[in-house]
Amino acid sequence: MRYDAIVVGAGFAGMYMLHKLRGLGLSVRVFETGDGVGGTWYWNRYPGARCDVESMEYSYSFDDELQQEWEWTERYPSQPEILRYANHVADRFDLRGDIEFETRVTGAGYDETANLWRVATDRGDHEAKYLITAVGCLSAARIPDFPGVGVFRGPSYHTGRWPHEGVDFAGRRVAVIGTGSSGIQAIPVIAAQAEHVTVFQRTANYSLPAWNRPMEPEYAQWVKANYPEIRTTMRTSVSGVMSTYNSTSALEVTEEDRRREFETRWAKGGAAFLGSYGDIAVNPDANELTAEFVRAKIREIVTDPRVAELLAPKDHPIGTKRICIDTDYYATYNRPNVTLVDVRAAPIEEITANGVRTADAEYAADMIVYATGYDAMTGPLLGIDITGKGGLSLRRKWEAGPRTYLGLMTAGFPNMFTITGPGSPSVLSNMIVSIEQHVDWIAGCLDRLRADGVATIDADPAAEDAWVEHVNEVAGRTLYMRANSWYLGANIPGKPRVFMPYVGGVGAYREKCDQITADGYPGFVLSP
Ligand code: NA7
Repeated sequence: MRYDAIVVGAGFAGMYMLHKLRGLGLSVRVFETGDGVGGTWYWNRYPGARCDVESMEYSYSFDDELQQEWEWTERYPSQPEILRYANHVADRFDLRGDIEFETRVTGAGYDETANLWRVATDRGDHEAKYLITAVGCLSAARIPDFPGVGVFRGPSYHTGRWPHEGVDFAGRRVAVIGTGSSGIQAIPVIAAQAEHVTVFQRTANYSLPAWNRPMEPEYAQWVKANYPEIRTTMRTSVSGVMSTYNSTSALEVTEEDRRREFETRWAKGGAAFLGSYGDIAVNPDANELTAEFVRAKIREIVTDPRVAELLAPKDHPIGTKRICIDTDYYATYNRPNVTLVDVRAAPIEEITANGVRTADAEYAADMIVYATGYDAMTGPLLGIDITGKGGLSLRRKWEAGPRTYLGLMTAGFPNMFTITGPGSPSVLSNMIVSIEQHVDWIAGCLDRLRADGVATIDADPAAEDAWVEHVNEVAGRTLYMRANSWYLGANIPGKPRVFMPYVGGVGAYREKCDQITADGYPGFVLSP
């Protein structure tokens, strides 16, 4: 079938893109691998899965009735609640009719002569003038290639591919590999049910308390009454959230003031802690003071000093790997049924029929939970065999790391847009804010091209080079380069070490994008 636009993915990005394109009167088809909407929140059904952005902020802003009618029940929304919200949106805007579920896009090639994208799915081929990828940044789930993964006798699960019927841990010995956000959220919940949990930690992570609680109706009412201003604050902020940043330096204040600020933010909970001072992300000394406060908290919470030391991160600055937000994570290690294994000292060598064998011991388990993360940002895009002008493959073009102009387009792939792609703030921000900004920008662009009779839009290679350089340069001014994070692709053996998201902040980035629209798309090549 031929459409004006094909959208890949029916998560929050794909759903809103569909809604906007329909509004322009375009014919649109969305292809989605899962059998329902929700993307990340469709797949990540592991116990304890919860958003680390507050619910009143982690929601669409494009329709006032929607934001007024939906009632969040907790400060931080759980996965089931976010999935209900995604389904509510799909129903409310009648989106399902244009979404083809259980259909995986396997390839997409640009046909220069016809100026069309030919899109292959596992259920047939289609074509469209525009190809818009809404594939998510953390959707290519990854299990490290430990020898013996297939040999294990019991069931094993990746957090990002969790069975819909759930998993019963009662009476089981569970091995959990990985202590990123997913592991940190899942471990306390699994430990409360299982007979025993053995946690395999390679890198200790900084985690801040969520202090999650039922939504206070007065707070929800206040936010709803003030949504216009609040959404503006979020859109013009650094990370797309409401919380306040303190711009002073951590080094300019007294120790007592600093302690008070840290304690206040710790007691409030959530990622706003990292906004305690303006130089935490850039000054190693300011960062170390902040990190040491968190380490002291860990030592206070965890009763066994040896375990506390293992849990206290020392090999990377705080905030340079994605900060985790938890409920009872560190306290879980005080339970008698939880063991922490340091696989930095003695790496995992293989998975055996009975469990996990490290360099110095074998740990018996009835189940294995892989909380081992994703081939982030580029993985989902490169999982599709995409070819642009002259048969250039995206995999080839991005061999040394992703190259985009504004994270929106990549030169040589005309009429193809990526939502929250590498080179845009995406994973460093409240994803819904960044998604809405990208979708609005793309929809505005397509409308304008149509009005001006433009047949193709492509990124100008020189503008792309300059943008890639700018993205690197801004990241280079921060401490982000000092951690082996998935932002840098460091979790995937052989992946080029390139800082993928744009650290410039969502407000500044939005301004750039809007200016480019106002100036008639400099940096893009438009052909009639
Ligand atoms: P993450 O944050 O990538 O965490 C994956 C974890 O798995 C992390 O602790 C890794 O250790 C660990 N890991 C990966 N490979 C191995 C091997 N080979 N051996 C031992 N341990 C390993 O993924 P999440 O799913 O937790 O979170 C992803 C994002 O979702 C999160 O940042 C939020 O944005 C939401 P490492 O740190 O690499 O040493």
